[in-house]
Amino acid sequence: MSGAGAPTLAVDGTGLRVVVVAASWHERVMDGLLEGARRALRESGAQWTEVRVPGSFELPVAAARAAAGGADAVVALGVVIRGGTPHFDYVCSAATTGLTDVSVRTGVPVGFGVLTCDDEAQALDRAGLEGSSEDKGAEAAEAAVGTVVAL
Ligand code: DLZ
Repeated sequence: MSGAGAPTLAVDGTGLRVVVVAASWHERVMDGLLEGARRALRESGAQWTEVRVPGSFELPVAAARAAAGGADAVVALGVVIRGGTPHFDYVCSAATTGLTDVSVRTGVPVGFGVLTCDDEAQALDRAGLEGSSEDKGAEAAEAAVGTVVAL
């Protein structure tokens, strides 16, 4: 985890089945988020599968399917970049509210790895790529597994 006050999570995900649901917009940033999540899950010992959906708006329904299918945890990854219309706000709101709803309603932890950024530079800085200052894909995976273990 990174940022002021962030915890250090060492999580043992041995025996857990995790589903990574990932949007497809902003390919380079998504590649970084996915690699970070994969690394964190590998290090935790969890097993995982990956589902790609078109955009971040579609993440909640994919997360709901994963939860209904018996996943122990879901990691949701996406990148939404502000444009010139209110579309950004609607997609961010739908993804955030929808993923929260899935998690609370099903009791299956959902790691929130959806970047909501003003521009691509902000997203790249959080994508866990070479030169990035943060690795939000790994953080979302650690949070999802860590919550399963905590509960
Ligand atoms: C339409 C749209 C736009 C403008 N921007 C993004 C974005 O930055 N990131 C993202 O993940 N998805 C975006 N989308 C697509 C929507 O999430 C959704 O896939 C479409 O509205 C179709 O339902």
